[in-house]
Amino acid sequence: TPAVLQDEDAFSFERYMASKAVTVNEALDRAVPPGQPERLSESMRYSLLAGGKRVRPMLAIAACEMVGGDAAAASPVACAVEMVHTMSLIHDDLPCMDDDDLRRGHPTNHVVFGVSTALLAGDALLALSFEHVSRGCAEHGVPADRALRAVAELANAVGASGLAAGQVVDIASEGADVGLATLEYIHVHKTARLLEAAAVCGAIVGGGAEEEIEGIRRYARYVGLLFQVVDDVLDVTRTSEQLGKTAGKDLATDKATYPKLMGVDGARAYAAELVASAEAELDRFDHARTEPLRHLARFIAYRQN
Ligand code: GRG
Repeated sequence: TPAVLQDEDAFSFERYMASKAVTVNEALDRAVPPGQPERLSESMRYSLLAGGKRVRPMLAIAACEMVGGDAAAASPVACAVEMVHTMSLIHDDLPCMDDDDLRRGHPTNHVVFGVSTALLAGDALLALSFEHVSRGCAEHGVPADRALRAVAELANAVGASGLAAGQVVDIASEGADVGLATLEYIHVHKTARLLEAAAVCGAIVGGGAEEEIEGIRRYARYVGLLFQVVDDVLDVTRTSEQLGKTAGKDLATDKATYPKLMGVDGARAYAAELVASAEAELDRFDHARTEPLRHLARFIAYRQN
């Protein structure tokens, strides 16, 4: 699959990502050890440790480091956002939602463990995410006011102002003639809000100043939308090139996408605009410190899957 946009300078950043992903995967493995009831912990571990790009933890860690915090202080929020993300994927795949059999190339959680266990594994991961932030921040010496603020930020991203809102509007819009405003609402809530919370929580625990935290919030909102615009364009390019499962399903359900509403070239132009706006938000920071977040935005823009 060809990339949506081309990046000349992505290689070293991929190494940076890979090394952070190893750290995050080890921390997630420790955070959810095999335990009792075995079926529940297996189901939680099955989805949490099933791969995935770990973009949200990376955002948390990079934002923390950019405001001068220690990467270790961001580990609890980095793991927590990935737990929330995993919960949302498990629930999204359930028969009462998208009813998907495959996720990241493997059978979905409910196909392997059954619907009730999958539902409960999602619930348990969501609860654990907040426990993990509360305990982990204390263990890493993160001041309690910062930890409390991160918990509120994360909760806001999950509930009726975030994921749940986006999902309910998405489901209600199925089969409807959805315009750009509704499409944007769905993606801002389903996708961008958690990416935003990841970066903002990283900046909070890292001790960022108020205007730094808000700059990072705006950066992450652009990145969150960018993520979805690129996803939609990739679905179309996959359609014409390999008639893949995702694209086939996308066409079959006739759901609104950016290329459908603004054309492939329009969507590409919008993606380029979003990556530029995201990078512009980083200009207020010391340039050397912005490299990881700059490259993360480009990585999302130029990714091929
Ligand atoms: C239960 C409170 C509660 C909320 C859940 C199910 C639901 C409500 C929301 C659905 C959210 C959802 C599935 C959004 C899609 C997000 C998205 C872009 C997923 C793909 O993310 P990647 O590409 O995936 O980062 P990997 O596999 O790399 O982790």
